[in-house]
Amino acid sequence: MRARVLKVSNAFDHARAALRKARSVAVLTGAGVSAESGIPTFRSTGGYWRNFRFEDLATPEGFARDPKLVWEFYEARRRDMSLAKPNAGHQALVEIERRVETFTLITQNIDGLHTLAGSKNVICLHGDIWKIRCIRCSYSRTDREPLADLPPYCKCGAMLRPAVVWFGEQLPEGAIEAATRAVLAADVFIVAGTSAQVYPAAGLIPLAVRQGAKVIEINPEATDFSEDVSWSLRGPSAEILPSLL
Ligand code: BJW
Ligand code: ZN
Repeated sequence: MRARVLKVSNAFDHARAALRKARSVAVLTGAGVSAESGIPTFRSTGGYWRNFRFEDLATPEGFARDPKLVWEFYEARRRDMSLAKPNAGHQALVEIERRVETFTLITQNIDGLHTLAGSKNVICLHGDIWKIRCIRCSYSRTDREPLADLPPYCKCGAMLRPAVVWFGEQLPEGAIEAATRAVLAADVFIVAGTSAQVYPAAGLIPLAVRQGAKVIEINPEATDFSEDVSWSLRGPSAEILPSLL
C-alpha cells in the first residue's frame, strides 16, 4: 500500500518536473474537462451515448432521417452550454500557455470554454456548437441565441445544421494536420478528459509516444492508452491540471 502511494506521488512529481522543463507543449482535451463545468460527457456514467443512439444524433444519416430530433438534441445542449463557465482545469491550461514558448490546445470539445477561459492557440477538431451552417450553400453564422423554429432554414431554402463534426465526416480543413504538427513538435503532451476512443483524435496519443514526447494522461478512469503513456494521473482534471503548475 505504502509503495503504491509513493509511486503515485512520484508520478505527479515527475510529470510536474517535465512540464516545468518543457519548451513546447501540446494538449488534447475531451468531454471530461468540461464535465466539471456541468456539461455531460458522452461515454461515462450519465453520458449522452449511454441514453441515446449516437447513430440517431451524431451522424449525417441521422440528421437526414430526423433533422428536428437532431436539432432538439443540439438546442438543449446549446442552452446548457450557454450557462456553463470555465473551470479550474481550463484556467490551468491558460496558465501553461502563458509559461511555455510554444503551446497548442487541441480540443474535441465544441463548447468554446477553452477560448472563453482565455486559451489562445486552440484547434477545435470537432467543430463549434455556436456556429450554424447551411447544408447546401456556403452560408454560416455564429449564433448563441435560442432558435425559434427547428430545424432552422437558410435563405437559399436548404436546412441549416450545427457546424460540428459527426461520425463519418471529415474534420475541419487543416485541423488534424495542424494538430499532428503540434504533437510532433511537443516535448510534453497532456491528454485530459478523453476516453480516447474516437479517431483521428485518439491517434495523436500513440503518435506522441512514438516521437518521444513525455505524455501525461489525466483521467479518473484508465483508457486503452494508460499503459503506454509516461504518467497516467487518475483524478478530475479541475484538480490535477492546477496541481501540475
Ligand atoms: C473526466 C472527468 C473529469 C470524466 N476530469 N476526465 C480508425 C479506426 C476506427 C474507426 C475510425 C478510424 N478513423 C476514423 C474512424 C471513424 C470514426 C471513429 O472514430 N469511430 C470510433 C468510434 C471507432 N471517426 C470519425 O468518423 C471522424 N471522422 C473521420 O475520421 O473522418 C475521416 C473519415 C471519414 C469516414 C470514414 C473514415 C474516415 C469524426 C469523429 C466525430 C466525433 N464526433 C463527436 C460529436 C461531436 C459533436 C457533438 O459534441 O455533439 O465528438 S462524437 C463524441 O466523441 C464527440 C467527442 O468529441 C468525441 C470524443 O469523446 P470524448 O471527449 O473522449 O468523451 P467521452 O465521453 O468518450 O470520454 C470522457 C472521458 O472523460 C472519460 O474517459 C471519463 O473517464 C473522463 N472524465 N469526468 C477528467 N472530471
Ligand atoms: Zn444556404
